[in-house]
Amino acid sequence: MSHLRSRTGLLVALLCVLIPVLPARAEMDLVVSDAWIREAPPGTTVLAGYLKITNRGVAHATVSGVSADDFSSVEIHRTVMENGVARMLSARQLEIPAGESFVLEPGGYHLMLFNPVRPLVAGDTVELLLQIRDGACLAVNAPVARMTVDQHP
Ligand SMILES: [Cu+2]
Repeated sequence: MSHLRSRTGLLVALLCVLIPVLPARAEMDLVVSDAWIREAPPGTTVLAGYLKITNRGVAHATVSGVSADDFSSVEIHRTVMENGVARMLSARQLEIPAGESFVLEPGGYHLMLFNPVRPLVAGDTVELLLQIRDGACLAVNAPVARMTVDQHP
């Protein structure tokens, strides 16, 4: 299964490399801010990432996937409380209506980043590749940072 996932990631990355030939409308309309990866103890195989996506365009935007060269795979997750217990559900995509923002933050939607290929500590930077439904790709630099007390949900 993980083998399959990493092959999908490679495919997404290849598509992203080919796309810049086309006009990348979504890249101009979508603005990503506050991206960061939560620092975890050495050896941790799953890290969490957060960011804010703002759709400045007039058309609805869909982020259909995320990949990163520094990880074997990336999933979009959502944390929900069920009977007082936090559970994570996977989300296929992120919908961002025109003029609105979508926030991935601790306790809510987040990126789940699997199997880092190098040690990542606070101060490092990870490049995330957001795959947009219209075929464009958005590259985002996300610094690795420690979670501060006020970021705890
Ligand atoms: Cu998760």
